[in-house]
Amino acid sequence: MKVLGIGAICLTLAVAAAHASDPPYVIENLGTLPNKGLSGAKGINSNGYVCGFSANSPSDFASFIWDMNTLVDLGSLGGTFTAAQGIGINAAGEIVGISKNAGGENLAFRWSNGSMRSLYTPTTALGKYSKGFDINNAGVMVGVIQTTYFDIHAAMWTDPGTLIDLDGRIGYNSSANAINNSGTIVGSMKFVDGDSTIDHAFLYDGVTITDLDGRSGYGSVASDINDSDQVVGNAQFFIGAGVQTRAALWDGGVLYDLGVMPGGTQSQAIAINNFGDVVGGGSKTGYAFRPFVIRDGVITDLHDLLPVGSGWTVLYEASDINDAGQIVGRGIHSGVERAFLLSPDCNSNGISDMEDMLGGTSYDCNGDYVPDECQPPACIKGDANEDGEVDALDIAPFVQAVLNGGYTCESDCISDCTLDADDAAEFVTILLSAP
Ligand SMILES: [Ca+2]
Ligand SMILES: [Ca+2]
Ligand SMILES: [Ca+2]
Ligand SMILES: [Ca+2]
Repeated sequence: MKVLGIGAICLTLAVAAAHASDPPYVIENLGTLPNKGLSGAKGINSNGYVCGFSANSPSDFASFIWDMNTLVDLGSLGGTFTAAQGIGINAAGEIVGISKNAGGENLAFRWSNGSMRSLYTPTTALGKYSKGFDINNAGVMVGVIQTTYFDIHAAMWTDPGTLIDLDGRIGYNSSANAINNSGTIVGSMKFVDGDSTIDHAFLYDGVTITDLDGRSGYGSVASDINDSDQVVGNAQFFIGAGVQTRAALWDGGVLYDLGVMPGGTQSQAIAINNFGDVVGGGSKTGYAFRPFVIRDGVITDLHDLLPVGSGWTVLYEASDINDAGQIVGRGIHSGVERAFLLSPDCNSNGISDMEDMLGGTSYDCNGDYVPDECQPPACIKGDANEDGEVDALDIAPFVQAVLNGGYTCESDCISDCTLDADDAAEFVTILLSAP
């Protein structure tokens, strides 16, 4: 067995260290749709909207969107079966997933502007299965379609009805699992490996399909890609005396082993946000599977982030993470299976920081989804000419900034991301108290 192009392997995330350490968290129980007994969350967008499913049994699923307030039933593609689940959601709140139609076939759907549409009408008697996994902010969708009795192929849709089979090879299976906002797609596909084939993570840039892995004898899968083209999934590595499947990151063409939890022997990465934070899960001492988050190269069991007395006894999975670091999945709350939303609460007020920022009680002037009050001061308030001190020289540039209507951190003396009369009064106060 030869091994090609493993590249450098390390245990740290080679990504921007936007978050220095784990903040306190709050966790919300998203409840269930009416007349449903359980729920699970699958995706979350940058605005904190969540998609998922609510169910009684495997034949009685419904798909939901959570709008930060209530669960809304997305409906289904028709018929007596309602088995539907939302899997991917974009910034506009459009959702892709899978739903049964009147004939009982499982089909990919797009939910947009309050209505659900099928992405794929099977054209052959054999191909009766499709699934939507992700949708980007331009509305381009990815998933899988059944093309023959045996073949499930990676697929993309630029619009319902405009299907592109990304694979096209009879006798091979593949899956398109995620798409970023520049349209780059990742998933898994079979590639030639000596006299045989192997399942490897692939990347499609709109022109070419590339084998992200390139190693012989070791398989891999890509499950998500962020807007910096960082790709996560899992890959087989030779560890110690045997092969382990571990969470993996591809960054700049290099494959990184993201490691396992203490005592663990396997892991997988499910999603990555634009700050390089990763969610997934794996084994650890005493547990076959626990969901985790990886921030700044540190793997943390989500159970270790639960607030005291949260009522959540077990978390089964972490499905997605957004740029605000909010994590969704499912677990057991007060004895019943529920969708959860685990959110940073850096200012420890018991309310998710996303709600603080949307409600105007916290500000995020630097646009990194962390309330600015939790961060080191970004500037010297009142130092309008940015020379490091507040004095009379700042008066003219401050007045100019207010008149221009532009924003600078220094002139936003009462930090609310806008310059107005309040800032003028505060500027005077700061100026008069300056040494
Ligand atoms: Ca908060
Ligand atoms: Ca901020
Ligand atoms: Ca100054
Ligand atoms: Ca202000």
